[in-house]
Amino acid sequence: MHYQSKIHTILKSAYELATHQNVLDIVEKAIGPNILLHNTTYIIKEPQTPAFVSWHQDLTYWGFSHDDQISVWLALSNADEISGAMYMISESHLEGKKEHKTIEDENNVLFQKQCVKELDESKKILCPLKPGEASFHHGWTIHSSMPNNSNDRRIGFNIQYIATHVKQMKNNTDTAICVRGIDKYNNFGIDIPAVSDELNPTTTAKQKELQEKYKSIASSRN
Ligand SMILES: O=C(O)CCC(=O)C(=O)O
Repeated sequence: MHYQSKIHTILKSAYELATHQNVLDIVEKAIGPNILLHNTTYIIKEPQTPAFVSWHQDLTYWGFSHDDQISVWLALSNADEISGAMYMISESHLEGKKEHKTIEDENNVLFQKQCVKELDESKKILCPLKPGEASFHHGWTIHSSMPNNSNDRRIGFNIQYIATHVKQMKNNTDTAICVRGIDKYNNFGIDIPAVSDELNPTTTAKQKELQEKYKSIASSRN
């Protein structure tokens, strides 16, 4: 399940976490009452492994018309300095889009291997979380994470929300699902949430298709 997209279309538990009212109450404060769930991903770092996440901004390659977006990172295991919790650059969300470069490193979890070109690491803040705690960050927040040097798995559940007025500018077949309020814009096709935690060949095949589209949108430079 590590780093697969649109997990809420194959696992009911993922959809339930992403639509938990306590989470949506905070998301609403950030992006308003009409909320689309765009993506969910488990990011799993195995014990004592070199996988890391380079400094990046979530919104850079997603093709959205507006930046009314928020990312949630829910800890499903202990995330601290040793197990590879996230670092964020304080107040970087106020500075908008930064230039990225590509750094080839097989241990970088990000499929595009992108990395912010210039940043002031002295402003980095560790965001440790206990299981069940979550952090919320905006898509211009520069963040990263280091390898898991602990003896336990580090499991994060990453959830991406956008406001309903946001449009996908790179592709007109992108999908999402309205999880609070009303969607009077219909800018996205509709993802079907999973109804069970049993993996099912039909929904799994569909999820793979959605994941390919997600990656191709993020990779395209239009
Ligand atoms: O799980 C991690 O270590 C990084 C997560 C991340 O980059 C994100 O949630 O946007």
